[in-house]
Amino acid sequence: MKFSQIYAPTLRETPAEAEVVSHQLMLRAGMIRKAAGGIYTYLPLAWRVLKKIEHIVREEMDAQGGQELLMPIVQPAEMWQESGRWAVYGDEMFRLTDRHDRNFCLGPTHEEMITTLVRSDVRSYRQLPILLYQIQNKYRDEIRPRFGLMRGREFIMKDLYSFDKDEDGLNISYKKMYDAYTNVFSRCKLKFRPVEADSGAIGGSGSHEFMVLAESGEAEIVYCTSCDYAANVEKAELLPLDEISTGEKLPLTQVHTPNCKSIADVAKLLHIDKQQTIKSIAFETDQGPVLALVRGDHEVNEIKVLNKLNLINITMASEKSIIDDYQSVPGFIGPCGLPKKIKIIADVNVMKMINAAAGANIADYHLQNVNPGRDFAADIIADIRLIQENDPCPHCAMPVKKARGIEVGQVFKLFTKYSSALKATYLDENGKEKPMVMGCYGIGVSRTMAAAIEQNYDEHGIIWPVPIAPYQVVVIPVNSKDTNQVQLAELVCRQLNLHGIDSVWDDRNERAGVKFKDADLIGYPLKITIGPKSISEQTVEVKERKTGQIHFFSTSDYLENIIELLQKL
Ligand code: 9G3
Repeated sequence: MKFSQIYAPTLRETPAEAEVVSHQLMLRAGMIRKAAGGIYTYLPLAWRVLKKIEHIVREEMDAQGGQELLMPIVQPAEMWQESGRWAVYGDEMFRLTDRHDRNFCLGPTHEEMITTLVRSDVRSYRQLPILLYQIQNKYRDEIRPRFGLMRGREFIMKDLYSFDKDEDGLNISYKKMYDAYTNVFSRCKLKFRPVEADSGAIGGSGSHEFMVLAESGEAEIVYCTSCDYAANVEKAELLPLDEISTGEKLPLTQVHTPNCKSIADVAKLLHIDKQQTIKSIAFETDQGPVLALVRGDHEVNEIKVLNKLNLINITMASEKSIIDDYQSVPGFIGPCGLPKKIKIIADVNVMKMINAAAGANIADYHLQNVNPGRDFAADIIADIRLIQENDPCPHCAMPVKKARGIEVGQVFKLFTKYSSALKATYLDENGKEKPMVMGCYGIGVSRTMAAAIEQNYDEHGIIWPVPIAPYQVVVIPVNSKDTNQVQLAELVCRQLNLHGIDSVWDDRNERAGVKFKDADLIGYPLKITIGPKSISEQTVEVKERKTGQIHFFSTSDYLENIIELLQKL
């Protein structure tokens, strides 16, 4: 392939609107262009990468018995009403009406559609298990689409759904997909980690996320330094800590703490450690006001609060709510003497504190010698704190470390959430009607492309892993006026392609520097330079994009050497 024939309009400057590296580099490398906020055209180079990722995904899904189908993007409202989710996802759903005023949405996901399909065709346990998948555009009207392909409003997802007779079957399907995902991201040559995840609003218990490790990742994960435990921080459970205070419970006293609105201020004024204070965080939820308590040196994990209380939504309480609902004062909120309607959820470690300091619900005052149980009652006591670096691993108690990642895949056990709601049942061996036991499994295909860049780039551009590179090799004649060089470049490129190595040669009438710059920007794993010595000494220079390492191969055996190099890269 000639470079001049590829529609890859590279840019010299970094577009100002691009906040993250993958977005900047895909725009600069002529891979994507914006059509609307969070909606992009994939130009030929990006489309090649996507097709390579999809190919790997298809092979791994098929290897586990997955069957590919294609469902409509446009979905009728009825099936979403039946599952109860039409009302749950407000503005995030792209909604439309047809000429008869019938309601539809652009598919944000396909649990409803697939469950409706399978329920009408599957009757007997003999037809199970079934694993169906598709690779297709999905639509979510994010409030603030950003980070290029990392959080688009239209994106490519592979979604697979498993239907089993029972939980044992689900566990087998889940394991198949977990293994398939491990293979997919390994084959893409990405550094990744499967982590325990919160299964969230979707319900059910088991879930893992596949995280591509990258500094720029939105997700925070923890992993154990000793065992193989790894989890999203949202999910990470915690062992209760040792009691930190002992001694006699002293009488409650009120202290004047002017301008002390933070835990640090209060601890300093009272000459105590942060861990002797109680941090009170006020929330507004669909079940009314909820006050969450953690030790002063800890943070609240909102997801845990949401799950422990079975909430649908949770937000920080407004100042107005703190005054009106909590009858308190922003900055001085505490658990003692609150109105009855305030639900208190306390972290397990709070309940073990003795003579703690907490807000007094009066401007410029705190309470000292607060003793949980004696001075306030918690409605719920649970593990609600956020894991921190060096906290004990919930499996082996050794210290955990933190890392950042980009979620590129997630596997969920759905159990019967959708099959019950949508009545997808089968007849078991005894002729008894039972709901199918489901799982769902997603890979963000377009996000995987972006994540690969977030993990693999330098100041000159992208550094593609070989298996997903748009082309593995670029061949550059140094002097575009030298017909010998030009002809050799074309020949080398042709030979590589004949041997299954996707290659381009840069046929443009440009200075060598321009061609080298574009090559680095686009990120081909190997660059072959054809210069004067290639003609006089019959050697080609091969440079590895990742390490900068240079090899000289004879024109007689360069092919074998390049095949070998690409395999080890
Ligand atoms: C919606 C909207 C947004 C959504 C959903 C539904 C996320 C929704 C969760 C999933 C779970 C799995 C199949 C593949 C694996 C992941 N955002 N989720 O259900 F209506 Cl607007 O999509 N789906």
